[in-house]
Amino acid sequence: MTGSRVYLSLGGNIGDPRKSMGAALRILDADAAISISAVSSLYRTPPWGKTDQPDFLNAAAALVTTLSPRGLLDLCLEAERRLKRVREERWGPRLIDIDILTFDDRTVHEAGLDVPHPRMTERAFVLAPLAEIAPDFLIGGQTVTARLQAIDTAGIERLPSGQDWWKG
Ligand code: A4P
Ligand code: MG
Repeated sequence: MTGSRVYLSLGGNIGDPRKSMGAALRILDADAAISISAVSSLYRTPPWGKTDQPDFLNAAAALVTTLSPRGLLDLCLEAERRLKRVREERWGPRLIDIDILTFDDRTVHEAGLDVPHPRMTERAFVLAPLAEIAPDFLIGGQTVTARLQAIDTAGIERLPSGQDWWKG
């Protein structure tokens, strides 16, 4: 498929996040306008932001899409809804969260859509999985690997899931 190259971040810390994230990726890949091209291993990560909650599982994915950024966001939100995500407190526990990290080299600032994701470079739970599938990808002139080396990765554990865990 030719289209825009997108990186996504996925995470969850209640229920069975591996199952929810896998289902979300399969929902997206089943759409005619989306082709998933790479998925990282699963990572166990300490909660960031609001720390008195369970550890998260996180992963990153690369996809190609003919959709617009807004069209892709709508599909991601629809997949979250189908997986019955409950939106409650900010940074609080969640069944499944899908963030669009980058969309080609575009910058988008619209209502409810900011790309690149404004907090991605501070977050090891985003950059560690992303570095596995896109180590040399440049974000603001620096590689993902270099950005990951500049932040605290304490407690982050790559699980021996391999990269096919989402295929169900
Ligand atoms: N939105 C805007 N830009 C985007 C984008 N690029 N991708 C809007 C996706 N959505 C985007 O999302 C609320 C709205 O953000 C969406 O409806 C969409 O219109 P949200 O996920 O409920 O936002 P939030 O949780 O209030 O804030 P934020 O900063 O997006 O939280 P995150 O990034 O989702 O973080 N710790 C670990 N270890 N692992 C985690 O995965 N996740 C969070 C939540 C906190 N701590 C964590 C983890
Ligand atoms: Mg989010």
